[in-house]
Amino acid sequence: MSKTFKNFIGGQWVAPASGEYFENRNPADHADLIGQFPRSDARDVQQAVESARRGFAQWRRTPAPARGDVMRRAGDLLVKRKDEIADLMTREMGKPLTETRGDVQEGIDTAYYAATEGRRLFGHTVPSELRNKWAMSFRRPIGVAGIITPFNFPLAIPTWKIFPALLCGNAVVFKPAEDVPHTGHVFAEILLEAGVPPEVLQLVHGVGEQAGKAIVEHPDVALVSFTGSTETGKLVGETCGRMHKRLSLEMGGKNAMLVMDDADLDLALDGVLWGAFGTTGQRCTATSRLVLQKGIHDRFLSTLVDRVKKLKLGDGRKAGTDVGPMINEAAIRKTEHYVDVGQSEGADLLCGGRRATGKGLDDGWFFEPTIFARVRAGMRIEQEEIFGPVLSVVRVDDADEAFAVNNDVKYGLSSSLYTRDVNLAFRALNELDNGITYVNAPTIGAEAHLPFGGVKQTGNGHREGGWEVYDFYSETKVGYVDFSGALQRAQIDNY
Ligand code: UN1
Repeated sequence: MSKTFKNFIGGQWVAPASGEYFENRNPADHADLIGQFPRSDARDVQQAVESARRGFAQWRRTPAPARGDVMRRAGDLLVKRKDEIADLMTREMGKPLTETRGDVQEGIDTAYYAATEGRRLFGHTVPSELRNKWAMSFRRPIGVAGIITPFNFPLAIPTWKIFPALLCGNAVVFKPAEDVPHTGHVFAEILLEAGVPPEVLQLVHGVGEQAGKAIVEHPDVALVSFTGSTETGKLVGETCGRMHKRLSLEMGGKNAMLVMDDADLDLALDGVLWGAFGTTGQRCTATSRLVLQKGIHDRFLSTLVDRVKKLKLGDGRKAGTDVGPMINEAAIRKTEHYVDVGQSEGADLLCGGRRATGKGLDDGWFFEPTIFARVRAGMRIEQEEIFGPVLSVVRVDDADEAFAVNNDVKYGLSSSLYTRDVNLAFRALNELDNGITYVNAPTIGAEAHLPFGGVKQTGNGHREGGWEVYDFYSETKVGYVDFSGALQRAQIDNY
């Protein structure tokens, strides 16, 4: 008998109104059923939002340093349970334990950053243009925050959103991706144990079209933070625009690594293996394009193919696994589709391109690491996000052409340049149109205390992480105190 999980609404663990559940299975082994999770709908969301409004009324009055103490305790609990959470996370989403431990660590870093922010949360005090008058700005919480998160970083991404939302004094309705509800469940338990008051946090499981949609459309959800596909982000954006909601979107990427003739090639090789095939390519920051300068193109590519063929696919919970399964069948199908697209566009399939079979692989969603060469700028496999273990290699003459290839896509999350030329490195920081540019490191590697996000159709201008995320989860208010005892008219009496 598998375990049946519940929502956390109104301060209690409750069954969904529909009485319906969905299965959560291990993507490395279909026979391994992790549990049944609530298929929630608008009725559950209605209860959750009503409760969150009560929670908000109380939590907004809790001093920010005290809210920070709760985040610190959540960080401590994550430290204590790091290995256990990594294990259950790998079981439900597949990436190897080294990666899921990193995912938990990112949550820990985010918790401790939020904890200290409780004693900062700065506003400004500036001189007034009038005598005997003070002028200052400060932050206020906004209300009920709807938090909708993806499967690929099942803990880190929820922490990026929920810790700053709570620290700023908002209440949260959290819907984790339906592929990773177990991590969401454990994270909710940790928040409650850390001291988040029951009605301040609501956990609503379910699928995007039902529970997610109901959260976005609920008039009392004042702000929404969504990480996921650009297509869904567009729908979320339309609703939030129509309803005048504050919205943070984090969506697709088509991130490129540019390797110049003068680069340290061994370093670049390690970088691209990790960037392209870590998390089985299922990251918004995945390296999905490799742009090689002509002098090193052939040599680099042949060594790369040798190394990729040696990557060990398997269960992420087994020692020695380099690449885990994909998340589900739809992800495999989408990747297969893009392999067809690449071939019909005339690119050269150098390795992979199909489902992986063999011992330990037949019962999971495994796909062979795939490389396409002779990819030309503008091909669909060079322009569109695949979100799988597929790398498209483009050959260029020089840095100018490499920069142009990098920039000529609709996305703009991260980019990476391998070179020993310091001038080119700084030019890249200025000229590559991305939210993050790495020099001599792959397209992944964001740290919790710096802003994370992208330009163009990757996002809508907001950032997660770092200091900037606190702007999203709080509203700036300005206070003027005139202690002159007389009417002083700004712009009039002082000039
Ligand atoms: C994502 O790609 O979906 O290094 C998030 C990074 C990670 C987070 C990636 N810490 O970019």
